[in-house]
Amino acid sequence: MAGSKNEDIKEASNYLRGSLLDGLADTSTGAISKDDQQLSKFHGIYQQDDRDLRRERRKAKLEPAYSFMIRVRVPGGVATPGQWLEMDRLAGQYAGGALKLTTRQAFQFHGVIKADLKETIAEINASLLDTVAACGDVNRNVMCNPNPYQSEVHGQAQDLAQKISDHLTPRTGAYHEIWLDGGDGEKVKVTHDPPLLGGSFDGDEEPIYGKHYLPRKFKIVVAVPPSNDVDVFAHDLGYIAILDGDGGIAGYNVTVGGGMGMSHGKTETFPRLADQLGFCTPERAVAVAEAVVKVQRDHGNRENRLNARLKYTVERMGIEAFRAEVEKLLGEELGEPREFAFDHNGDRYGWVEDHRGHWHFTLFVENGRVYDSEGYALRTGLREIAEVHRGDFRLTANQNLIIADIAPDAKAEIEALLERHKMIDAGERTGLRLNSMACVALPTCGLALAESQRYLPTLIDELDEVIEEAGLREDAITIRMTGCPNGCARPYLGEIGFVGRAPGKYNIYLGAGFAGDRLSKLYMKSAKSEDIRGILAPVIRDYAENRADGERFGDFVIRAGYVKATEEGRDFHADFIEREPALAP
Ligand code: SRM
Ligand code: SF4
Repeated sequence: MAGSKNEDIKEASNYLRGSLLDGLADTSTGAISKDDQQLSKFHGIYQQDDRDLRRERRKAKLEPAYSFMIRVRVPGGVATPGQWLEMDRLAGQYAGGALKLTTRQAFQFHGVIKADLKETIAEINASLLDTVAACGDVNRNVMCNPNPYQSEVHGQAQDLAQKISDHLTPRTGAYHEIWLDGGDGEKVKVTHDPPLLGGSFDGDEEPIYGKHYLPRKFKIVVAVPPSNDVDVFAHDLGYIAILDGDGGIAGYNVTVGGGMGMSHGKTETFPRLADQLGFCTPERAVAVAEAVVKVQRDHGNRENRLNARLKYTVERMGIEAFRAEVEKLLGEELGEPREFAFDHNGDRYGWVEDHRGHWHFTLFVENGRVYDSEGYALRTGLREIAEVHRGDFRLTANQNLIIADIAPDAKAEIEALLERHKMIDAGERTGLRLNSMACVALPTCGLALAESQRYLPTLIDELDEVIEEAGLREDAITIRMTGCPNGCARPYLGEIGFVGRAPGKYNIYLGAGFAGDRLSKLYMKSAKSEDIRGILAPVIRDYAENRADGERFGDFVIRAGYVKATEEGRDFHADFIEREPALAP
């Protein structure tokens, strides 16, 4: 098949098997072959090396300190206390004592060595979670608004996320053969309810994907207004629940073509917010997902991976032609999108009671990092909670955690544990920090150009001084950082966004919508870390003094002329005004 190298690797892989089994058995290196590194992603596994140790290892003539990142799918971010305890145990045993909650409601382990890979994956599966399709050119973890207290319909939205996940999970036996010795473990669940549209494709092994799978990664989300905490417009495919006013969901507005990734200096790559495709009933929602995936399968760019995401397919085809293709596969027309309103894309912290009188506690987890540090035993505290908790845990798309569904008679016990481990202190943090998010970046991410999760907390310490002086302590302002332009913490949807260009240098973006409904715009190119406070201080002070009643920071910077509004993804790079940093104290 003509296409990028990855297309050849997929074709030759015999449905994702490649030479992974041989590679795992080879004890002469901590790595696997280059082609298998691409295939292992479909199994939820990334080969990495500790970048902090690269120079030292090179000098000592040792191979890089190879290890693997494992991503665990958690549809809708819902995990049982038993699963939490198992993830906690695996983090302690194989991943240096740290568990990562990702921006897409999944768990990640870092630093797992090759010799431990198989056992770790088998143990994850034994907890009835899995890693298949957590990465790779397939549909990944399906996200869902995780706030059960917000409305009675949450269960229905979660049910849809689970159904889509089951429907689109790859069916290849490779995962089972390689990681679960082909038979003893629980099989990964792939169900088709409703049945597949219009027969099979390319044989039956992968009736939805075929042997080339998708041109690129694919991400799906279900959102329940008024909360856009899942950033629906950043996804390839999104469902916005439209309530029927009677405790049910009338259907979903379907959105397509969102995505964040771009490359510095390549203006043909850009973040893009999804368009509304139409409206579907709950009964047709899974079929719509299959149809959209198949249109991308057949029309996505397989020559150039920088242009292969669905957002570029939609740009190229136009939304009307795209819709016509989807409707052809569905055998019916989609309805017109209905009214809805989002009011934020962050999390709401602390205790909330739901319509059944059950309690939910949203806990701030800085950059999703669950580990014990001096003075803050977060991992231990959460383990102790999981040991007594009878509800569930919900990972949020902002890297936080909801201890959910606590019966009234269990609240005091959970509250006491939260207090004992100093987890109830949201009031001590500014609105800026509570709305912050950073991607992993160094030392594990091979694509990082600059620090992110290891740096943002100290940068916020500096900015917090300005925030406190300006009287903005309680004001929610979204601030997001990534170590490169790929956009893993959705920085172009933060009211303040930092994107790494080189060690200690960041592009600063301003002007995104507080509800995740408008992209930001470049304000300052390659700002040095030590200058960032001085660059942003005047803007923050101006906001404190001159904002209109209720005006959000992202809206203010546009009205005040700091940046132009970005109306369309394709205009993301337009209207940048080059300026020298005018540093304020
Ligand atoms: Fe991401 C690649 C981490 C969410 C866009 N992302 C990576 C890799 C795997 C680096 C690599 O390819 O070698 C990073 C691993 C770092 C590490 O050491 O853990 C990585 N991405 C993450 C996570 C862990 C960030 C976090 O701190 O939470 C998130 C895991 C999500 C999950 O559970 O599945 C994560 N990545 C995202 C998001 C946010 C989202 O989906 O809402 C995006 C932007 C949305 C989008 O997809 O457009 C995102 N990641 C990318 C891209 C750019 C894709 C593109 O279209 O250009 C890459 C690079 C690539 O695919 O070539 C990437
Ligand atoms: Fe790595 Fe870049 Fe993603 Fe950050 S945004 S995790 S640096 S790929």
